[in-house]
Amino acid sequence: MPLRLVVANKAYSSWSMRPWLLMAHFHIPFEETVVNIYDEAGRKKLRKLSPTGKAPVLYDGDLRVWESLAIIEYLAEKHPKLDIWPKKKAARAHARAISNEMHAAFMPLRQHCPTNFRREPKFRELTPEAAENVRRIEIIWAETREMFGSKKKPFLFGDFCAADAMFAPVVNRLHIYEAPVSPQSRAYMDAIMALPAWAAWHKDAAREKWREARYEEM
Ligand SMILES: N[C@@H](CCC(=O)N[C@@H](CS)C(=O)NCC(=O)O)C(=O)O
Repeated sequence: MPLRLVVANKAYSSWSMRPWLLMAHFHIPFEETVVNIYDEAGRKKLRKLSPTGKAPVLYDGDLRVWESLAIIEYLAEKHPKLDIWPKKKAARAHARAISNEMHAAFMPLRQHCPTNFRREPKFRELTPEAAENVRRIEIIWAETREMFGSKKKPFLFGDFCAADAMFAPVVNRLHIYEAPVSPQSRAYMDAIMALPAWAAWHKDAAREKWREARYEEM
């Protein structure tokens, strides 16, 4: 039985994108269920599929895994031959630390600059708190690449891994609100945005028929 990943609106759901992007990038076969969380029928459906009523949630037969990072950990255990996390212990520990930080922090940036895969880039002044989040994110990217990256490969640990998937929606936020970032951060963002898996998600988001006014008007 193939894996099934339940995701919310591809235009707006940053949490859904993370495991989806990872699975698409690593060619892990899966089927998807996409739910419109801005509609009562969609939320009702999601409450049946997910114990928290939130997406993403992964089904492997009868086994259900929710929370984006737990899904990624499950996939890494299920596919030990894929380098979902970096191979070396120190790099792997660092990758998990920054992924957890991404999962737990950066609320001002999330609130001020919502993910939107249909928005054309347009400048938005950052609040001081959101700007501080961007500063920290740029430090994470720069330090990680300095410590564990490769001059020949563009991702945080050289090759694309779970930590890059965790930061991918932030790339969308920084891009569409034209946040001022260093040339090094921009090069990293361009590498993420050049991934075929990114293009596939973006294409689906563009085709999605659901529109949520609060994001479309911004
Ligand atoms: N901590 C969760 C966050 C999941 C989450 O907030 N998902 C949003 C979509 S991006 C959702 O399903 N919201 C539906 C709702 O709150 O009704 C994770 O990492 O998976």
